[in-house]
Amino acid sequence: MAAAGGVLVFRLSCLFAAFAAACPLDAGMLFPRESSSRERKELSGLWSFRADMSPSRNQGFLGAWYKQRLAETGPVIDMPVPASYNDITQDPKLRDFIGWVWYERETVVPTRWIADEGTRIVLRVGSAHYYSVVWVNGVKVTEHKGGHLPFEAEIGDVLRKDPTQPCRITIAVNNTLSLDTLPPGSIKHMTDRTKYPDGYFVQSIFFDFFNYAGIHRSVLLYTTPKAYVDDITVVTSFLDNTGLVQYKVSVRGASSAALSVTLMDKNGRCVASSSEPAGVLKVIDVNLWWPYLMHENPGYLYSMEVRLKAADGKSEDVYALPVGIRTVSVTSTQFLINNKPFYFHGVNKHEDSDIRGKGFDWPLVVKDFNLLKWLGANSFRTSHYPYAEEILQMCDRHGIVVIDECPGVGIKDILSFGNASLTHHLVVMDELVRRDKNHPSVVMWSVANEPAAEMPPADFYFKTVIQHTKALDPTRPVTFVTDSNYARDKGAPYVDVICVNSYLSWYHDSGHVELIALQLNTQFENWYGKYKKPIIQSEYGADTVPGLHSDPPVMFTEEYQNIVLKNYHKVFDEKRKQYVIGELIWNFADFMTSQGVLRVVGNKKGVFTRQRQPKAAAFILKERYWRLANDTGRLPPWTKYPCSF
Ligand code: GCB
Repeated sequence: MAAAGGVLVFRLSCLFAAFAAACPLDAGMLFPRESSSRERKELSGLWSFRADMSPSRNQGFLGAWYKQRLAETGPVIDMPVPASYNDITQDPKLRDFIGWVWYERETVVPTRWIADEGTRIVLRVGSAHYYSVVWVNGVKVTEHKGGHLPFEAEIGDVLRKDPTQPCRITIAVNNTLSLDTLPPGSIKHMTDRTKYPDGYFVQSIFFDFFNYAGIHRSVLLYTTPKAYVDDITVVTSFLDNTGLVQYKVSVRGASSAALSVTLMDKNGRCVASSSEPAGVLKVIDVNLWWPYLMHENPGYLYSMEVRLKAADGKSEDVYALPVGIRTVSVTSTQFLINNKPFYFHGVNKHEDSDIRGKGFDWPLVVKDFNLLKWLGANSFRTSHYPYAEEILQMCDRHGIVVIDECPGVGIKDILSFGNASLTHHLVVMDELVRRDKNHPSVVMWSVANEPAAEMPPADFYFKTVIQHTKALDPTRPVTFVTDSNYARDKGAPYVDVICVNSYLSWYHDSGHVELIALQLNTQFENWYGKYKKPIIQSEYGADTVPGLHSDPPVMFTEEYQNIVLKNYHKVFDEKRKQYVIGELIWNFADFMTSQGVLRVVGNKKGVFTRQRQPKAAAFILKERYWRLANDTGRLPPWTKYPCSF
């Protein structure tokens, strides 16, 4: 990272080489898009399902359930995909199930896909939590460790072995977390036979959201020609009014191939082109990508169309990547987008809703974006794991800025700082950066949330993860999110932005809102005094049961949430003139957690309920965010506060 006069500038040129070279994964993970050379077949809908309730949870493997239709080895139920399985039935054993569950779906693949040996057929799983093994017609095609990120397998060879068979896809998914998974967890076997029956065990987790499991994002088949565009990396910048798009295209399946790269504006007009696999496209009179409420035309996207003609001239592959041209940089007091100060006024979210759990759901996604815009929020953090690619695409289009967090949440046990954990954490960062590197909305990587960073191995661990992430992508700042315990600052020397969570007047000095100003001021002065880096208040809030009222305010009422927010806001308004560069409320909406004495049917710190209805605090936040947008952004006249919503 180049430091010039205290300014960290994320330079384009030489850094790009590192970006492309550092990722050790052996293939790209482009979002599957339809084109004239690529078809998609969605496999969302009803799948057959069985949880392996055997004491060892291993019956499915012993009985090779993947070898025949699932219904032939035992009873099955309908299970929607995508969705968590936990809340779909009335069975408490399934809600709290730990172990292997089995999904199966039969589909018919178009004859032309099979007949044409020049067609690659790829099976892609958007995400499944946590460990997955996949078979097609009884043949194992892949396995993957980790939820929240996609994985795929080429299945053409298996299907072509016997084209008369339908395509039977079996996916076994295990949600067991151990001390070296991300997030970590552990299984506790209860041995006191006076209290627990034989074989009784529970999963302990160290994070505050329900460990929803199953196939959470869509499963689909897509095709490409044999010679295909495997990956594209873009890094953008601008000089005066000329946009610069540095790109690299990786090709597979052809030793020589002709490429054409065309950048098109919103109206489909070509603004730059090239026939090289790597280079810089220059865009005269560039339309920069701007965040929502920072510009009258936010989220401007070009389309980079890559055409690949195989040497035999027979097949062509076409892939179109949306490209937003913008820069990101950090000084000791500011976060700059396109060289202009950007103030994060946003939220933390969860992928969470009634019935679906963490299952992807378009109506929910669109509703949430409408609520974000209503609120005047310009940003969110993907607490505490990567969100669906479709959500990031919405952020690109609407100009919502994203802090992209990996599932490094709940790293609390000393054994979770060992080699196996670290190695896996690095692979997860590889997969995350590979998937999300081209999204203009993603402006920062977050490598962890509130680890027990006071433990001795934490310094080496986080230094390694942060430096690895910077090597993967030198164009974006990196953070790790700490709690208000100042002893846990091990990652801080290596990050670019300090993100601090604190729950003043909640988890300590409960009820004493009069202490917030003093304690928050101390928090900021301590962090800034020591590290001289810009700070985001990455979480703050109070649990609130909608409809509970009290004046003077007491905890859990809507009035209490309001007064906590107002006290924080007064300090933010002072410090944002200095080095505080953002505030993200905990949380956008109520969400489900494990049961416990601190949680009344989930975490209630949402400013919206789980059903997305506003609590009183949503109106406080809305008024504030629109006022902030007016102060810090460049709003067109028709959006001036008070807004017309
Ligand atoms: C935190 C965690 C978040 C919790 C929140 C809370 O610090 O980062 O995952 O949900 O506090 O409400 O306790």
